[in-house]
Amino acid sequence: MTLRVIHGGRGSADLMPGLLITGASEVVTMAGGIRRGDDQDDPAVFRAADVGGTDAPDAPVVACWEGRVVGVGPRDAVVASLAAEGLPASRFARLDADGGTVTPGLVDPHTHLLFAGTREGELRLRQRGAGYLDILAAGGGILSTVAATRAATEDELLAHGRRWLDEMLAHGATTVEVKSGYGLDPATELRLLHVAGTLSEEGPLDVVPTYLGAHAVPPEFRSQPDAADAYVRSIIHDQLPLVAAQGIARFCDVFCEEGIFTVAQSRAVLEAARDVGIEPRLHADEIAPSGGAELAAELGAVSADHLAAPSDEGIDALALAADTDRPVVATLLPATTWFLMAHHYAPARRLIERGVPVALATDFNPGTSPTPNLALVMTVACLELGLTPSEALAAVTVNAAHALGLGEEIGSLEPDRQADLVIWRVPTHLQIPYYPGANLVRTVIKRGQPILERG
Ligand code: IZC
Ligand code: ZN
Repeated sequence: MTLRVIHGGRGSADLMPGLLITGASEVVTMAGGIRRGDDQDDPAVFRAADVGGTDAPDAPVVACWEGRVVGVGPRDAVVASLAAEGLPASRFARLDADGGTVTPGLVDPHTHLLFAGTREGELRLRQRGAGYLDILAAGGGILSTVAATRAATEDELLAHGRRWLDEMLAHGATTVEVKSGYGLDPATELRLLHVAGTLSEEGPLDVVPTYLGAHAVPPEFRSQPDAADAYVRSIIHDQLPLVAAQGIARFCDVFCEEGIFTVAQSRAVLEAARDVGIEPRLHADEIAPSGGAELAAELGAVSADHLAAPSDEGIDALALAADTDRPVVATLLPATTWFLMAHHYAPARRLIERGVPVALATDFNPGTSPTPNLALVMTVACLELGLTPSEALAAVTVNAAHALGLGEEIGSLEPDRQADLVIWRVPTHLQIPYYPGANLVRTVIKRGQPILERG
């Protein structure tokens, strides 16, 4: 089997402006907006079997033009509508999905993509009973990655970023959020955000950059009695203004957790970020109930992430926010709980029952979740969070797009959305999480052009 990643696939002049995908057993559109409650289980799918098979006149197709979706649905109706809009059939390349499943490109809304070094030793420590926070307090964990990352050059970080973005793409991701947070000093935090920006410009994936200066208290502050407060002041005065002035972060994140940053410290950082035009999202209640979910709701954050140990009040606060126009998306990271060998998985069913939109992400990082595979995360979500396969797919497409404030642009297949999609080598999306760890991706399309093909 060969796998070809096509870099620079942002449309050269000799490429056709149109693409028509036929031959799909299923086209999963996720059309209709953010998924909450019972809707999380509705993938808005067209099935060839319902209309006479993949060759029938009403078989589902997807049409793309100049990087955007222009038609989804029964073939003859879509082709007629293209003609009516003046889009000539001769300018559409044809792609046969060969009985596979077409879905929106996957969106990974929480990764720590950029780091140097590895931490496989922590797995052995955990097997012997060490906790995540014990390892950090002993100078390991995030701090060991910070030391390696500070020593890495921009070129080394770029090469690392390209390698792992390719892995994510190979598993069906077309947009990836990328956090800084392994610099914890102005120069390295800026370097990480610059690298994220360069990777996005290079393509083919889109990278959404998040500034996470408040990931841990760096070593040079740790000898002070008020170390965390002093570092928070430094973030607000020495880092945030530079990040804002350079316009290199879309979001600001904080690791709000007992023993890391308190609610008050997290609020101070996120309000200061909002004051300079950078929107909040946060690591909330990963290890213990820490007030993170409550803070996300109070601030109207676009997303509250982890939620493996939220308080009842935190869930109530998210449920209240879910009733508004701007719900806080609960971005759950079950591969992390799994890899930490912890047993307190996020209360996903409760969140869905309370109307909170649920997204899923890899949390790709060198310590607690070194997987680039969102389909595997879907499997863990089905097995450990009780999500249905359709709920899990909504969580890595439409809801993940909303967790990045991009729900009007990506995450679903409907007219005017960016034409990012995946063709899977299975006849129904219900099989995407059914083969744990298998790579079922056949073709990835970004902005209407194939960027990965498996032969
Ligand atoms: O490097 O341990 N939880 N941040 C918050 C992480 C995990 C990444 C790490
Ligand atoms: Zn994280």
